[in-house]
Parts: sequence; C-alpha cells; structure tokens
Amino acid sequence: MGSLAAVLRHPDDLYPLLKLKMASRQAEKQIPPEPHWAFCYSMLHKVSRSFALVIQQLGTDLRNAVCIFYLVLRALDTVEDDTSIPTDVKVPILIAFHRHVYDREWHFSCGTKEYKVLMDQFHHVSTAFLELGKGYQDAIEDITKRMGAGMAKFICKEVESIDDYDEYCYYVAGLVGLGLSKLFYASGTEDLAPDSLSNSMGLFLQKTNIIRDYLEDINEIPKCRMFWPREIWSKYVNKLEDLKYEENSDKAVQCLNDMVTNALMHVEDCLKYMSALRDHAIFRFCAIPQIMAIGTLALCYNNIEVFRGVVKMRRGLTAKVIDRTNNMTDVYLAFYDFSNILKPKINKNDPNATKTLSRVEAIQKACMDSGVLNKRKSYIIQSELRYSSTMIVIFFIILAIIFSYLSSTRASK
Ligand code: D61
Ligand code: MG
Repeated sequence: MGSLAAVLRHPDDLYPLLKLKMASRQAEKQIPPEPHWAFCYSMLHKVSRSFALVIQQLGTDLRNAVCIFYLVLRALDTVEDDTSIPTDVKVPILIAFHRHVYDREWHFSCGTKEYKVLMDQFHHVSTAFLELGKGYQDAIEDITKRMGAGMAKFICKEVESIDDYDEYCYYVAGLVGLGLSKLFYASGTEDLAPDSLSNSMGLFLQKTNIIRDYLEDINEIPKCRMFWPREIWSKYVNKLEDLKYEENSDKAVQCLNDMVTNALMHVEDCLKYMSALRDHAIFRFCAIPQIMAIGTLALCYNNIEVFRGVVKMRRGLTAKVIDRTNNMTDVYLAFYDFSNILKPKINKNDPNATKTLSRVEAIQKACMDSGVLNKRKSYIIQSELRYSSTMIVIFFIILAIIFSYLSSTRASK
C-alpha cells in the first residue's frame, strides 16, 4: 500500500487505497478450481501489476479470453525481450508462436523469475486456450501471428525514424488494441471499432511506457534494446545514452518533451474509441490504463527525474483513478485535469513549446466539446490541490483523542 507519509500528505487516498486492497484480495481468492485456469489467473496477477485488476472485472467469458490473450502475448514478449537467445533461435520461435499455442507439448524455457515460470509451464496456457470459443481462438491466433512476425522484423532493425517507431509500437501494442476490439466484438457486447482507433489505444500506452522506462532500458545488462527513435533524439544528443548524463540535462528534458508531444498525438483517437464503448466493465478496462497514461505523461513532461530514476504515479492516485472511472464524463475530466497539470510546465524556450501547447489545447478542446465538463467541477485533481474534507475529519479525530487522553489523565490524578 502507499507509504504512510504519502497517505498523510493525501489523506483522501486512504479510502480508494483500502478499496483497491480489498478488491485485489478478493480477486486473488477467486482463482478457479481447474489447475490450468488456476495457473493462468495466478500467473496473470504475478506478471501484470496493472492489467490483472481491470481484466478481473470483465464478465467470465470475455475475461478468460483476455487473460489468455494477455499470457500468450506476454510469453511471446518474453522471448522477444530475452537478449541471451541467439537471433537464429529466436526469430523462428517468434514467427511460429501462433502455432505453438495449439500444441500442449510445446515449451521453450527463457526469461527470468515469474516470466520463466510462465514459459516453463506454458502447457497450462495452451490447455486453457484450447477451451476458448472458436471466435476468441481465431482472434488470438491472428494477432499472435502478426505480432510475432513484426517482432522478428525488429530484432535486427533499429528504431530510426518516427515511422519505424510507430510501426514497432503497432506490432507490440497497436495489434493488442486490434485484438481486444475483436474480442469485445466476439463477446457480442460491442461494435467492431475501426482499426486506426484501436491502434491508437495501444500506441498511446506503449509510447508512455517507452518514455517512462528510458533509464531502466538503457541500464539493462548485458545489451539493451532502445525504442526512442533516432529521428527525435539525434536533434538533441549524439548518442541516446548521453541523455542520462548530468551535463546534458537541458537537452535531455527537451528531447523528453519532444517524445511526450509525439505521444499526445494519439489522445483524440483514444477519446473517440472510448466514447463508443457500451459495456461498463469493458469501458473501465479500457479507460483506466488510458487515464494512467495521460497522468504519467503529465508527470514525466519537463521532468529530469525520468533520467535519474523511476517516475511513477503515486499509488494512492492510481487507486483513485480505479475508484472514480465509470463513464465518459470521468474520462474527459481526467484528461482535462491532467492536461492542465502539464500546461503550466511548458517552458516558452522549449524548442517544441508551440507544438506541445497546441496539442494540449486540442485535447482540452475535445474534452470541452463533449459538453459534460461544466456539469461537475473536478475528478481527481482538485482534491489534490486543496485540503480535503477527510483531512479536516482526521484533524478533529486526533484532537478528540488528545482531549480525551488529557482529561482521563487529569481525572486519574
Ligand atoms: C484497451 C485496453 C488495454 C489495451 C488496449 C486497449 C490496447 C493495447 C494494449 C492494452 C497493450 C498495451 C501494451 C502496453 C504495455 N507494453 C508492454 O507490455 C510491452 O510489451 C508489448 C508486447 C506484449 C503485449 C502484451 C499485452 C499487454 C497488455 C495487454 C495485453 C497484452 C492483453 C490484454 C490486455 C492488455 C513491454 O513490456 C515490458 C514492460 O512494459 O515492462 C515491452 O516489452 O515493450
Ligand atoms: Mg518486448
């Protein structure tokens, strides 16, 4: 749970944090009895910090499909990310992975920690996959095939241009968006979303990850793979790793801001995608990660800490997002508020200041044009800025305790 200091500073985090804690306890208790499904759900909780909780809230059929979709792609990504596998071994596995999911005998040991367990016991995932409906199986197979081929293409290729960057992100995350839209459609509750909007949903999440994880990725041993496109960083430094050195701080932050501005291009598509969803559980499943992403970008923008350590949203703020995201009004409010946090951080001397500002204003206009913003004051952020009613209540409780303590000691004398 969030640290005590953080809770004291943000006392109205407490209720959402407790609620989140109870929800994840509940989710862990609801592990199905069949051993292969038990494996899949306990694995999901271990490998996905953020997605497990939102997946868990979907209806049974769709939840099983999304859980397997996640694990199959996480396994594929484990192969992609394991730099100790020689290229001539790795590429054929990536390309044939969509066939391996049908084969209960197949496994390939790689990765570390919980990822290694997933790989070693992959037969449980295959077994569960084979129990899914045909519509779900076909969608998962199709996306796995296309993602594997795309990953194979980029094993020997650097991310040079912004087009390469968009193409790589399409393979590893845009396709997840396309696949999820197909699964939602196959579940019978949603229309089939246009591919370009589904792609944007993935790109926005993936680019946020790539920005936030700069330091973690560059410090990876033995050999790291980097996904910041040369076309962007070469405007600021000669080598990508130069961004982390203190003497390049100004350039680093400008480069970071360029990357954030690039990611913000996808926001309007994402808002359009979410506004078309009908099912409440699917809506929350999609909207929570998106709000986390805009929150993370607002936090990272113009923030040198991205090059020094981990920049992450406070756990209590995450809990609030999970607690308070229920409809499109909440989404518009969140995007509006987080853009408002980013906006005053734009420095007029930043080479992309005008571009960033016009991006932020376009996002705010999209939120305004929805016509819901004036109805309710605020979503998350206002409570960030003022002393909350919870704080006042806690103050009086403490006062009461001190008072009763003093009066009881006086009485005993
Ligand atoms: C709605 C809701 C969730 C969505 C969505 C639309 C559209 C796309 C996505 C989720 C995918 C976003 C991926 C962002 C996180 N990036 C990664 O995990 C990277 O790996 C990419 C390849 C495997 C993708 C597996 C995946 C991820 C999320 C899912 C899912 C499958 C299935 C269902 C729901 C969500 C990244 O991983 C390492 C890291 O971030 O630490 C990498 O290797 O680049
Ligand atoms: Mg990867």
